[in-house]
Amino acid sequence: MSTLNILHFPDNKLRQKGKDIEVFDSKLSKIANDMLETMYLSKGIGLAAVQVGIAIRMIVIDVSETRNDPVILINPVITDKADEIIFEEGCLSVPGFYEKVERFNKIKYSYKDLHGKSKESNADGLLAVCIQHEIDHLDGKLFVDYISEIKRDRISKKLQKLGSEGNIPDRKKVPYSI
Ligand code: QAP
Ligand code: CO
Repeated sequence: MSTLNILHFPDNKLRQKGKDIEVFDSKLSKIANDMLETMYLSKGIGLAAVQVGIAIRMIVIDVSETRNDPVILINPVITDKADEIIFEEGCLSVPGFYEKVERFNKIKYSYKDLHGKSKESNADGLLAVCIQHEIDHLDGKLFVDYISEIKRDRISKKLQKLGSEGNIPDRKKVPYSI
């Protein structure tokens, strides 16, 4: 396994749209495993391939307390949604910043697994919000796109400055949570 480099807002590569996956081979499994390793190391609950500069429609998620319930979703599609909620979100590509976003509390979704088998499932709460957030990444969309332009620009400028100084907030390196 190897860890991947996470892109940070406002990197233009985060605006790439992921391509539908048609080949289910060991190369794809390796990317999924590397994404999971990267997500766990970064203390994240979700990571999309677009965030590591790979423009394909794959996301990995683990919202369990024990951090041992990995979920891999390929070509995920939300087929039904209900009950709006406001959720305070963060993102591995926008480290250190959290904002309220309107989402759905209940979703039905379809996807393919690593064998290319079609599946369908329901989710609510944190998992439902996380799937919506990660599918947005596959469409080049970030949670900061839902907040005011003023706030978004402020976050963009702060992250650009921190990036240029090599000081991006990183929970891998600090014992406290950011
Ligand atoms: C998306 O986000 C999400 O700022 C996943 O310094 C977030 O894993 C879905 C993270 C909230 C639903 C609710 C953020 C790690 C991780 C940071 C993440 C940071 C280190 C964010
Ligand atoms: Co994100």
